[in-house]
Amino acid sequence: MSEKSMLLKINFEKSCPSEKFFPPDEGVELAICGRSNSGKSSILNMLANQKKLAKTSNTPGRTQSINFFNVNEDTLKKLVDLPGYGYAKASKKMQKEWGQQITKYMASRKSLRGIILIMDVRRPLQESDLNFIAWCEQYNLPMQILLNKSDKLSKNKASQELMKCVEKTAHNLLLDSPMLLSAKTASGAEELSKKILDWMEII
Ligand SMILES: Nc1nc2c(ncn2[C@@H]2O[C@H](COP(=O)(O)OP(=O)(O)OP(=O)(O)O)[C@@H](O)[C@H]2O)c(=O)[nH]1
Ligand SMILES: [Mg+2]
Repeated sequence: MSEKSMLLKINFEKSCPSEKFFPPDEGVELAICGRSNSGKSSILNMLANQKKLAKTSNTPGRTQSINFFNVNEDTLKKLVDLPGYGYAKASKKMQKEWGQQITKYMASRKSLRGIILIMDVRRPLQESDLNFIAWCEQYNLPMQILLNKSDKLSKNKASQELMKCVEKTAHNLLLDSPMLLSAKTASGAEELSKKILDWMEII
């Protein structure tokens, strides 16, 4: 398969500024989480091989609503693009709103079965990531960590970062072994799409 072909058929379903707009809570959902600017929306676009499925930006804080996408035309299988956390310039009010919005989603959503946590391979496991991981533990959800933007480092350096991240997270039984990814080159994308489909089948 060529690296840039479509890996998953992904259709935009709904953009929700608050929980009253959420689609029915049924089926299986995986949420894409991570610091602002880590590449969450870009990864959705890459998986679908579409440029503008999810809005991306150089300016952190681009995604401000909770956005639902259907996978492979199955309305019971969803990927959810969440607004990023840890945006240094966000006002206290914005950070509080983020917390409330995400808490409402994570705490109430029965169909949420797993977290895909995106980090920039050049800055993995920042304090806000560690806080997020610790906070997620209460929901007992499995988590897949992806070190994105691997194209920004040499192969060697990226592998070193991966090994360090694997070692630092190995004690956490809810975390699957971290993987490298580049939303730009689609390197690692097949493994990710396989993981998403496996998760959607099994859980
Ligand atoms: N080089 C490179 N750039 C990337 C990659 N993934 C994302 N980017 C760039 O990083 C910036 C942020 O990407 P987004 O996908 O908007 O990030 P996000 O995590 O959705 O950000 P928020 O919506 O603000 O939380 C954009 O300029 C992307 O083009 C990657 O794998 N490699
Ligand atoms: Mg985004």
